Amino acid sequence: ETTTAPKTRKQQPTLKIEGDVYQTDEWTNTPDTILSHVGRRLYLDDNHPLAITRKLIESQFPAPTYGNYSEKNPVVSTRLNFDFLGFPPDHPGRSRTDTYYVNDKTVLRTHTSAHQQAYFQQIARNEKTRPEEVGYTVIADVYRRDAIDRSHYPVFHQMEGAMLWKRPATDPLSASSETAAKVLADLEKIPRHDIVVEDPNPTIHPQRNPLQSAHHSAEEVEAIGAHLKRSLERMVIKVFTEASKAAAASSGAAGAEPLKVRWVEAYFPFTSPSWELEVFWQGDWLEILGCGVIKQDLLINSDVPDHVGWAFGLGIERIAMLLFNIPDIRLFWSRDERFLSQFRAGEIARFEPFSKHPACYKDVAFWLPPAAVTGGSSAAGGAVPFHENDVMEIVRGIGGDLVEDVTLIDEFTHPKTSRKSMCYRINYRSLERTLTNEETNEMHLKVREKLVGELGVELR
Ligand code: FA5
Ligand code: MG
Repeated sequence: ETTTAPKTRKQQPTLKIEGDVYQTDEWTNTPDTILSHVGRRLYLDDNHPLAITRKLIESQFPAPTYGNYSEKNPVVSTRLNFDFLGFPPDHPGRSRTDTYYVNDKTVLRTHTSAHQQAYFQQIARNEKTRPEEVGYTVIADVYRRDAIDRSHYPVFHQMEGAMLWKRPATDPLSASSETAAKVLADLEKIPRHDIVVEDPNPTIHPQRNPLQSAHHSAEEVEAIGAHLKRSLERMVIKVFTEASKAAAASSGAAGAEPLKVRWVEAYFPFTSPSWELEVFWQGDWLEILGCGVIKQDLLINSDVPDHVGWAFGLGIERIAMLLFNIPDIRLFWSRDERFLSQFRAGEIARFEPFSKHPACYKDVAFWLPPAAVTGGSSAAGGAVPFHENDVMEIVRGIGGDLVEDVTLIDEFTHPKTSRKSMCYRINYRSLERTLTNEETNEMHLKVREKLVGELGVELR
């Protein structure tokens, strides 16, 4: 899919990221404001809530079975981020409205799954020297063009994990009972737990959650699924027990409500069957992670054709926000001592918000260019499709961390002209100080100008 930018922005000929220089091209859409987040490595900063959360999760995936790793450089190929994982060419995740491209062949990773091949290959390489290490966790910063609100930030952190089992070298499918027995023996080593797990669906469903029947037997997949589920349930129990303890300690309340989790069928191009794990937390089901049985083609293409296994990917901020009661995702990037001084390695304590500064709402209403349409694919006559993420990116570029959220508050199509009008409300609010009227007005004026200049809209 090719989308032509309405106006050619001044584009630097190269981008320098983590010491490497990349040629830019018509795919490049990564602004300096995003690049300025590369290299913070918050997950390595021992007293930072993201690092404390990382350690807590890693403790549930210990050596020697698992190696715990991190990946510092976010620049990956489109091959590893998408193609290798089986994303079809027209998958929306590949579009320039959703992903930060460095150039045509290179992106800022949108998920830690971009490193699957490298870690599978590592397991293959270490088979003689470190045969016990058949699993891993890897944490990294990931980048997505997305909405702006208190739980979305264009940079966040994921942890991926996987575990593999070796199958008999000859005819692994007909020897799959042997593999299943090995997996079940490992399952027995994971202590049982007594929390309530809702898991109403069959492990394998021919349409919704198919077996990779060319490669796996149902018996093997049942065993791998059971091992995956118990491993992740234990991790979640550990995390939420700590969160409940911290909540009870700060409120003086007695025991919190008992933990409930549920498994939901899911789809990922690189696993089958696939699931999401949800946790019931403060009145709502919250999605914690995605996971599944690794597509065998990936293992075949990563020097471990004779292994089977599972993988998962989870969002660290989502877990850290409820562990520490952190109300706004922007806080993780704060350098304010009033934030940073509240956390200490190994301790789960409730965050005490420092004073909440006033919000300043400003609306901007505009007509889309005459032939523009919402929703993606190119309209006739070379009109530029309108995508909300482009509005978000403009606001982010100007307001940065001074914008709390952006919401569409009105949308209508003129009955006579068929032109479409949108109205967005931008909530300017600093986490650290009270914004002056002048600076808010100045930012908002720039946003208005840039919407016109870059998206070709007509202000109302
Ligand atoms: C993935 O990124 C898959 N790579 C996960 C996976 C790995 C599946 C391995 C199977 C095997 P998804 O886009 O749903 O999936 O993101 C995974 C998790 O990241 C979510 O469950 C959520 O916890 C977190 N997450 C996703 N988007 C955001 C966001 N914008 N802000 C904060 N956390 C997010
Ligand atoms: Mg998801």
